[in-house]
Amino acid sequence: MTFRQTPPELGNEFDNDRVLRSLLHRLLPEDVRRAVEPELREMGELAGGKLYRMQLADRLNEPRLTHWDAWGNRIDEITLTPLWREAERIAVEKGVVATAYEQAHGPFSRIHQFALAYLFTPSTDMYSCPLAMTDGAARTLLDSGTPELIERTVPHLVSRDPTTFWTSGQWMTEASGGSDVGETETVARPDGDRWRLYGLKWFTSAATSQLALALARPEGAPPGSRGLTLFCLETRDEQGRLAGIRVRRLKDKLGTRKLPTAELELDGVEAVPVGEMGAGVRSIVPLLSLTRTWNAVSACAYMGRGIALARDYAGKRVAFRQPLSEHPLHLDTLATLQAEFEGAMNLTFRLVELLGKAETGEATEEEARLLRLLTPIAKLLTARQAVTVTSECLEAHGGAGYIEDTGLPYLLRDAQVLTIWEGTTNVLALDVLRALDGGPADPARREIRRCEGLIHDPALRRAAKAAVDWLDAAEHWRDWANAGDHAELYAGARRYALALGRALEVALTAAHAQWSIDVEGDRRAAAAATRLSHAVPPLLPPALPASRALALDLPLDRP
Ligand code: MFK
Repeated sequence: MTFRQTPPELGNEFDNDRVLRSLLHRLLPEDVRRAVEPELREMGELAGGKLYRMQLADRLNEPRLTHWDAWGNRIDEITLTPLWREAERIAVEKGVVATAYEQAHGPFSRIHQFALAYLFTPSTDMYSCPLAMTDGAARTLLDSGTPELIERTVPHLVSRDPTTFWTSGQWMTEASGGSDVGETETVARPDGDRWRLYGLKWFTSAATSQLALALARPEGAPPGSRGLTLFCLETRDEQGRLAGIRVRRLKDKLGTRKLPTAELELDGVEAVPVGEMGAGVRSIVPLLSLTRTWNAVSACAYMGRGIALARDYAGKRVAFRQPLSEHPLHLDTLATLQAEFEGAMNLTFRLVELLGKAETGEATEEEARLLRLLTPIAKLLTARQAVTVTSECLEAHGGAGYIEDTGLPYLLRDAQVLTIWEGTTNVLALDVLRALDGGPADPARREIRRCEGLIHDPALRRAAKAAVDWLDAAEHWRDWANAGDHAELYAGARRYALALGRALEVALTAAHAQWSIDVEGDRRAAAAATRLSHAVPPLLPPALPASRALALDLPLDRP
């Protein structure tokens, strides 16, 4: 007998996504929802159909770097994969960046845009990376108050015409400092009324961009991050040749292999300062905040894709004489993944909702503070969830999940980058402390109280109570850690940030679930909230002994 398995399949990924549709139902006014649904359905069709088929067919293609042409000219040309070329066209024409700037639906435009991005992302081999940086660059340039620069660049970044569209890079990371950008060695030298940059950017994602925002130290500026300035540069001259830039090599990465990540030598590329001289880190914050939001949306998208495939497969794969979908243990596993996904979606779309309000001047001061706090929390928590959930989704396919030509392993490999780029978990945990400026997590407490106030179902009230208990435990720990010399506060920052994030996820999911029961007559979100409320976050008790000895495996003197 021939052994055969039936592969998992996708359908219209908008129609199939109950969680996204339910969130949009609650978050968007009826007329806006009716206006955007056809576009989302079209993107859902592409994501589950043409793009997904292309992605499977494109599996072995990777970007290529050619240093020299046949005639001895140094060209450093990067050839992209077929899917990436098609993804760019679709993203531009469907306005995956532009929607946020056209603001056809006012504060709801960000929800519209990120719903498109969420559907687009998992079938396009992380083409969301250049889109995220382009979006962040548009926001940063618009916020910079430099009219000439804005006029020259932003229309390209938010274009819906593939022939005029530009992507932007975000050139921060250097060999000397990835997280610690204060160690940046790239220098900016004045040349008449211009500046030229010299240095080596060690990780530049999507290195085919026409524009880049780069940090550099003007000659004579002080060391550390306070000596850095943000610069904007165009990568090519009028003839389309790289100007003052050499591509040293493409990185050989664990995942995101379709993404041409390069080491770039800057050798006199012309650049224009953006924002205040010496305030480079502050000037690039709008970009970081947006790419971190894209990161959370992408984390949700990867989780959603993994679960969609695992769920479909569970109905097809027979083991022990029954489909997997009849095995209680398998169902329990899938239910836990779904609960994680719903928590991540509720947290992320709350962030997106607040971002849309802030950008249109409709956020209150309290909402602006919550937005500042949710950005690092959502980035760090959803990225970690994405790694766990995609790993489980591979396992839910058994051995097939480990086989390259099923097209499944990329989910886990790509998800792993989400915890690293745009700030690692620990860097973002420290950013949570920065956002709270040494004070209590009041924006989180107010948000959890707001959610509690919306809930009357007894089971959901119990879930919300768990959120309050976790928040109290986190705050109790912070009070204790703050009373010391702050070493404990820094050591426990990751646990603290994760606890706040889990509390927010449970509270937001429970509040949405109440709405879903009342309006949609659907108790599935409630089941997710309840399950999530049993996933106690890793808030360990104060004064954990001997971290240093344990971490470095050093001998301990006393018991
Ligand atoms: C698909 C999804 C995404 C796809 C995009 C992928 C592309 C990948 C490309 C990359 O990976 S690019 C590299 C990403 N690198 C990082 O994210 C850097 C990570 N490191 C940090 O975030 C550090 O926390 C930081 C560099 C910001 C620390 O720098 P400093 O100079 O030691 O921080 P400092 O002195 O605390 O802050 C300087 C100023 O910025 C302060 O303001 P003031 O000057 O007014 O005092 C801070 O308050 C402010 N600041 C820093 N982080 C902030 C912030 N303000 C608001 N929000 C923040 N997050």
